[in-house]
Amino acid sequence: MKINTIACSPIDGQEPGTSGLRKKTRVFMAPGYLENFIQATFDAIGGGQGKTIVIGGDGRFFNTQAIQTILKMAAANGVTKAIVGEDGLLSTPAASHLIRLNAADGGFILSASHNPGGIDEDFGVKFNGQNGGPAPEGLTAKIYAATQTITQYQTVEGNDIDLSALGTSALGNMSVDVVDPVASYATLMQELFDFDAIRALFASGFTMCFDAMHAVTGPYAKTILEDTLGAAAGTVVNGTPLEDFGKGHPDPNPIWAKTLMDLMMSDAAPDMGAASDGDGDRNMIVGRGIYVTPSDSLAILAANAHLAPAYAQGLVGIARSMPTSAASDRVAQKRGIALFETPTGWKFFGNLLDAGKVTICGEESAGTGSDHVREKDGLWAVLLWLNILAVRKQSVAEIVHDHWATYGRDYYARCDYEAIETQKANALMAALRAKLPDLAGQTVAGLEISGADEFSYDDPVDGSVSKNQGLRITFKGGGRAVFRLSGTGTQGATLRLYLEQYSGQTGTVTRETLAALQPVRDAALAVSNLQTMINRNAPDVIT
Ligand code: VG1
Ligand code: CO
Repeated sequence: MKINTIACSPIDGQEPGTSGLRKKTRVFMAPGYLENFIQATFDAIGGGQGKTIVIGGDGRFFNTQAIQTILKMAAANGVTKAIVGEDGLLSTPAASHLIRLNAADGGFILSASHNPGGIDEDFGVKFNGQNGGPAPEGLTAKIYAATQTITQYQTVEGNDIDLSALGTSALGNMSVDVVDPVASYATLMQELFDFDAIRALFASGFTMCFDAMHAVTGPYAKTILEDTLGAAAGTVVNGTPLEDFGKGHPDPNPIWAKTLMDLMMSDAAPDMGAASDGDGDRNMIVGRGIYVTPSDSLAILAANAHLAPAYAQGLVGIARSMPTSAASDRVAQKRGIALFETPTGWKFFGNLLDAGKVTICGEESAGTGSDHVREKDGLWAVLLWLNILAVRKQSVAEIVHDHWATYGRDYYARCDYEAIETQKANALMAALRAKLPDLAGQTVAGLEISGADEFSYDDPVDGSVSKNQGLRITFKGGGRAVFRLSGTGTQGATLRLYLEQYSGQTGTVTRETLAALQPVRDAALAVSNLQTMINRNAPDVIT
């Protein structure tokens, strides 16, 4: 088959962020844009020669077209085998699992995760390595460097692969396996959890609503929850992946999964509600009348994981991203296991997991996962919750309240100020950064600051250092505010203000979240002069 070498020149701004390269879909569709990034990735990993790669995406607009482009480039770059999800679908955790299962050299995951999809919305590409995890910073830096010096890319002429039919075909010297996106992932889940116990739970009348948000987890949730575990038909709603996610925002939080939240807060609420995001790596857990914050969910899962077969030996350690609340630290402390605090983004957990230093990881942004793959995993979290509920025979609310009674409660919220001018966002961060050294000991809006710094991470496994990972201010009395700029947006800047207040071991745990956080919020706004600096009175989203 003829390999074409096409001359090209560098395109600005192809710098991967927190989770791959994300841009407006039309940007990705511009001639050569995707091609440059894919070739740069092959160049950065030392070429495709002899390699096996996994390819799949969350089904958003441009997914299958992008896959056809990548397949042709992979064949031209000497890849010997490509494994692709049927219809181009693979959830992010399922892609991670397929890479590991097949001992592949890596994979391309096409997704902009929880960002809306469509020709005028967002698209994204991420490269995961041999361990199944997102490329670490060293590699994303190499990819970015390659995008800045690229002069040509390679592709083959050939027909598109039929992604709707399972089986093996050839593209030049490369074989293409179109595989069931769900099957091996479902098998993995069965190995981790006590499916008999969960089956018995559903058989006893336990009810659930799983909102797949018209995104990729629909087929996974239907197969596992309804077909395998016996949840009633209709348990999975919005279960067919759509290119535009039904024009929704596939972000599992109380704002974007409002229909589910309303149901769970109503008299008609089932025993448990759950939702997942565009690419299936995030999860939201809601009990009847109670929303479980992701930081609490991580802590509760860590405290109870031993009730599931795969974790019966206990955990070796827990890792959480820096802005995630300290709830899981308390579990680690009580269990006498290590707690690692990493920068935001799953790529930072990979080394810890590979080195066997941690079993469970999580982020405040609704991501939880374990050493079973190298990505966060939405359905995994839901199944671990179900396994725990099946064993403890208590409601979600009872388990959460019991947890707070044992450890105290970490009140938590994140305020997002979206699409602000990049310059203003940078100015706010610069001004606050400059103030940090003098803040300790000062009192702002009635709260005394106990410490302030900019988070920098020294990877304990490979010794790499990641600087500028967020500004954090701690207050006397157990409060904390973190300021950070998002690395996944596609428009202007998004400023995230993370607020946290510990109740104390014996403090009140039933306060309204925002009321409990008010003093920390007032202090955070005052010390940063936020509203004036970015000219906003209120955040766009509070989760
Ligand atoms: C956000 C979240 C972060 C998460 C990342 C990717 O990043 O805060 O915790 O790992 O999205 O998740 P940022 O830089 O915008 O804060 V996903 O489900 O979008 O791949
Ligand atoms: Co996601």
